[in-house]
Amino acid sequence: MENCIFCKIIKQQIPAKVVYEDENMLCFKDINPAAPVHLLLIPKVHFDSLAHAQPEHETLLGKMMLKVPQIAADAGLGNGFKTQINTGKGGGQEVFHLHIHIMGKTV
Ligand code: DGP
Repeated sequence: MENCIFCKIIKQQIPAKVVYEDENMLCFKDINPAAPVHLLLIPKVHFDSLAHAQPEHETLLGKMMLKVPQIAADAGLGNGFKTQINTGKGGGQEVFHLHIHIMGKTV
């Protein structure tokens, strides 16, 4: 998507502090952290939100969810973490490219 800030991060058109990447997803530090560790995990394919997910995204979403604990542990959150997916304006979503917030503090 041309004007999507997260698509620009995927294309390395704007910088981000990337902590994990594979062929399906990218994880980077939130620019405005709400916790000592605050990461955003995004799919490389663009869709606006969880409410826009299609049946073809089922495997991708499963892979992302299964990757979260590994990314969290690698970030020092092995003791536990919070995940959050804001969906739609009413759900507090500001960037309309699906993302999973991963938040916590290291012990
Ligand atoms: P949400 O409200 O769920 O749409 O959260 C969007 C998050 O994205 C918010 O916590 C701040 C973060 N964010 C917005 N723009 C950028 C950016 O350019 N770089 C990074 N790393 N994070 C961003």
